Amino acid sequence: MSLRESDEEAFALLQRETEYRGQVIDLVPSDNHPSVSVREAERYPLFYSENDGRNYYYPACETVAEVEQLARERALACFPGAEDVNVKPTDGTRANEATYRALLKDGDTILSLGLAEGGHLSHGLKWNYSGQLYRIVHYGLTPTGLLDMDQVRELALEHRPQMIIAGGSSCPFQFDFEAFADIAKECGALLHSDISHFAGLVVSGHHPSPFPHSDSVMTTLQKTLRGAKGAVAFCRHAHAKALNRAVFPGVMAHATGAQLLAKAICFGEVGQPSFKALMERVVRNAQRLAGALADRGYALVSGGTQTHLMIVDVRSKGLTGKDAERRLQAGGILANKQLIPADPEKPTVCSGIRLGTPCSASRGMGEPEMDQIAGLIDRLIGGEDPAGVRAEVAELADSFPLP
Ligand code: DSN
Repeated sequence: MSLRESDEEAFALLQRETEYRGQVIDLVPSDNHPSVSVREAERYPLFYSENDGRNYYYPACETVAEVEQLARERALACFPGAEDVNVKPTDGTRANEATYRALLKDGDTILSLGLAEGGHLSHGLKWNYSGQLYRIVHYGLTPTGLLDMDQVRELALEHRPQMIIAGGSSCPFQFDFEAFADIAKECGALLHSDISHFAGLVVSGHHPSPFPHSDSVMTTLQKTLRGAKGAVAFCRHAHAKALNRAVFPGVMAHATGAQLLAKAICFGEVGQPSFKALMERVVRNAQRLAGALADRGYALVSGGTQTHLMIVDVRSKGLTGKDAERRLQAGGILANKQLIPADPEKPTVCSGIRLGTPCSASRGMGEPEMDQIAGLIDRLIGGEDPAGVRAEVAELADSFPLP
């Protein structure tokens, strides 16, 4: 019996969301549209396993074990210089947690990028486990919105952290992992790199690689890598045993076979030449969109973008990030409110919005569409009646069907 026949209520919600996603233009940088093969993988009846890589705690795990090994081999092949990987984590926050537990003791010091400057909740927010178990020191940005490596070094030498985290969730700038590794070495810290957002750009050569400079690296799969929801945690051979134990049974019980299969398929696709072309489009589109917004008088944190995303300070348009997010959504464009450096607003209000190009590039949109989208954004933020703009957005979205 199909879902439509067996559960009308659930089917209606699924139908509504699928139709909605087809009619809007999603510029949330952490979103993406996975390929049909990745989505299909999650439907297969592969059961779950509890294992530490050697011991399996359920019967009939042979196929799931092969799937997991395939995902591991493909993940390592995508990132030259990577030594070992655990492909079980269900999400990035969990993968970071396992890495910290493997490499740190409670009370150790972590030096990471501040949240308003582009860091992530799991890099030390006081309401997250990371901010509660570890002593957190944050580095920030220069007045021009780029990473302040002098400050990273000064803070590292002053606080002598056990771990430095390079990476973040809202970074229009790039990370020089070699420079981070030099500082980590100088102060005796481990270097952990969180490349969740720009992992796809690392694979395609549009962003420096954290390998072999990092002691551990984490990425989620559902962002630029265009996989299904999930994460993987890389580490040096020397840390593999501790990391595997920290993942299972440390922070997770089972790993689902279907999710592992989706990860293997994702890394298989990422290894194809067509993925590089897709990342080229993501980056070129981001630069074009940033340029088109700057031409319309918008102030961009970091002055533009070197990645797949940009942060627009909307105060010059007399709006908060929350207002701008709402106006855009009313017109069918999705972008999330975002803190900007030294933001005077609360995280629920914000002074900026964050825009990225992975979803639109996966739908096949290119630079001409970015010019068009910049115009639509400007009209919505400028206060034009969203109904008219919404029709234009739907027409554009309709020309680029969801994969
Ligand atoms: N939710 C992700 C993002 O939007 O960047 C991070 O967890």
